[in-house]
Amino acid sequence: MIKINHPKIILFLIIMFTCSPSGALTNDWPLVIIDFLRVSHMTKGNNPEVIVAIIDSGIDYTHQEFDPNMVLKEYSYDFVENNVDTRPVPQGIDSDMNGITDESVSHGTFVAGIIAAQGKSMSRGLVPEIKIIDFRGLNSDGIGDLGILDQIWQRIADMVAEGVPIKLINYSIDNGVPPSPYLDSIIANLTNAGVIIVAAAGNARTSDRNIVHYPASNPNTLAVGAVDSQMELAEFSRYGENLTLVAPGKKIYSTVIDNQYYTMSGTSFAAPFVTGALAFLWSIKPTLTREEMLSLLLNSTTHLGDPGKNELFGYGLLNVTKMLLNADIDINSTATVEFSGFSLGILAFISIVKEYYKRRKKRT
Ligand SMILES: [Ca+2]
Ligand SMILES: [Ca+2]
Repeated sequence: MIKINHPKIILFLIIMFTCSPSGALTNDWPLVIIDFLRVSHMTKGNNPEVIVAIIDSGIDYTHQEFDPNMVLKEYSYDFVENNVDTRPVPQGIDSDMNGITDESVSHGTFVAGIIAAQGKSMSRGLVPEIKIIDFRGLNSDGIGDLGILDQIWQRIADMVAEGVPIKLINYSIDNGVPPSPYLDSIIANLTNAGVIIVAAAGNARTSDRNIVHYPASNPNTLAVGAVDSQMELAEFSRYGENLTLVAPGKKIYSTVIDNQYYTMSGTSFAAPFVTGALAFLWSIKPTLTREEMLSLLLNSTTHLGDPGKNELFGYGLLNVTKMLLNADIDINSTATVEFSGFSLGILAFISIVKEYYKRRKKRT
């Protein structure tokens, strides 16, 4: 068991209520308001050049909604239990002493469902065939250790430097500390390498603390706030000048452990809509650079609130159809995936990287 030194590091989670799977199929309002359903036929995200890293409480990748090969187990790691099986387990703990045990055991699974559910008993995830590297960094109560989180960031930076095509990182966590020069420098390196980091803006808004949390507040990360089905800012969602954009995050229906489904809320669940949408676009057009991707994302939103970028909604609400149209993609056809040529060598390359990590593990 890892000693918890930094009890402030916590997942952004609000449990609203649970409901039966049968309620799910009509509950696709998030995909409606981000204008995804018109283009969902184009790809399932099966492009080997686009890998998403998720830093969270672990993913129950045996859930029926997930492709059995979704999580790249050879790269994934459980930093809580120090083993390779990243699936979350209820630990029977209340680390934050809020009277609720294991409230975040399904947090990472829920995030993964929004990105990659097959659409069996819930709305489809944005990219059901995406490959995910799962980093379990927080325990079943949603609490983690800053040192461990830093190790995970460093592991990702190493993988990217070695050529593993991690294009996106989903980070729905509050580091609970002021900006850290150490993490800022890793984020800068990842940014230079073309990686997009999508971070939750944060919950627990109060009248005097309407600022987004770190590291969402870092200028090189996207800070995502949450709106409800009426496109109103959720009452818990943080905002402010560092907010980049908003996505659905209130009463979201997705996967939890043991083949179950819940409805939950939090900016944690707004971030993966943006991550999934970017993975969707990048799967169709992997030649787009990080800067081109961000320009397409932020110039294609559904504008909300005061004119221009504003503190409540940033650049506005994620809009997937507009993003594709602005990328000159014919949305009436099934996408012909454009490979950059790099992918031809990628499988050979991955085996080299695997070998590298095998040797590294032996050394440590
Ligand atoms: Ca484990
Ligand atoms: Ca608790």
